[in-house]
Amino acid sequence: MKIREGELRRLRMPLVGPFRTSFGTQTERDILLVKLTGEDSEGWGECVAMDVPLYSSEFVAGCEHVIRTWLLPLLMRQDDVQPEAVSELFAPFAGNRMAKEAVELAVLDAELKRRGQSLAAYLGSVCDRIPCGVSVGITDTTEQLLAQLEGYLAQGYQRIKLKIEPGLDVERVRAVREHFGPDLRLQVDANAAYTLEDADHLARLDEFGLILIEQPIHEEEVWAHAKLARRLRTPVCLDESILSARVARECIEIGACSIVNIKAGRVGGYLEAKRIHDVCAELGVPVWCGGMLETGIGRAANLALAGLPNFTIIGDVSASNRFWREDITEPFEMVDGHIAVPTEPGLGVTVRQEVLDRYTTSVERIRA
Ligand code: NPG
Repeated sequence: MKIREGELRRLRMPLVGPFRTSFGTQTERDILLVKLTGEDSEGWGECVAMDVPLYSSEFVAGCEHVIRTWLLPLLMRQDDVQPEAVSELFAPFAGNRMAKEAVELAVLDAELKRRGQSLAAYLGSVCDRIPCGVSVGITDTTEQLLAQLEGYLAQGYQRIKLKIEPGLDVERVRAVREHFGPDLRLQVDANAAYTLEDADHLARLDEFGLILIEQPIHEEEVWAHAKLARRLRTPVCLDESILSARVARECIEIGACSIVNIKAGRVGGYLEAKRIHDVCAELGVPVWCGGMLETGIGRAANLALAGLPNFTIIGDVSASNRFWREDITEPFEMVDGHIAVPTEPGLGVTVRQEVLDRYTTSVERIRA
């Protein structure tokens, strides 16, 4: 496929409610979309970077710059672009994985539409629907937290992830366990808010039968995670630390984690995400699909990925209305605690231009 035009579009979309993590509170989402147009096909990609570099070093304006200045011009110089070659083409540029992922996804969408194949089938999905989990932000009070969980469980969510931070951890988890009982599938996400010094404190979570604790320590401290994992009964899962299949293998081999969160944006694309899935399967480590407050574009891709066979832990795969009053594609709805995996070619979603335009803050077109 020859790419004729690239479009970079920024959106500002309000969240249905504030989302608080250990690095701040979000009330809206600044989103970057990439649209690629070839001779007979077009494709969409979504960049998951946040507006401020708190989760990782990437941020949305930086990704836009990288895509505009280096990735798209290089892509447009190719006579034939195939999704399988994109990561190699971009390899000379260090890091910038979220920027690369957005472009690769647009190539995948456009090319798979030409091939008449869904992303799910292409990646090797074995499911037609995905069980839903929801990530719940930190609340001001325990009562608010319990009320939110009541609401999500009533909707049908099958697994709860609680964001925790020092001071709002053990007692919150205890309250949730006491209120909802031992059968609730529950896990916690620390977003790197602790250090190895907190090992004894974090071991107090062991009594609550959590599925996992996610990224307790700074992303660069993988050996500290290995030491922590030896002191906890709760399985340690890594998110921010896992940047590639190579890193995933090393982290597992040194015992830094026994479960892996896969987010395509964090690792540079859906093909690298699949490679991580495969490495983990080979090493007997289960994976689950993370989320980054995606619109229907990224959500469609995550559903396709989450259908791979080693996604045996329920992920942050939630319905569109978890974050959006109105989605820019047809909304993903949860039925009996599951969302259907799109089956149409490519991402299998249609972008609603009128909704898109309403949330758009800038559009830039780059021609070959
Ligand atoms: O369901 O899309 C979702 C959100 C899942 O909690 C979620 N994402 O660290 O995994 C994370 C977290 C996140 C939130 C990351 C905000 C970055 C910013």
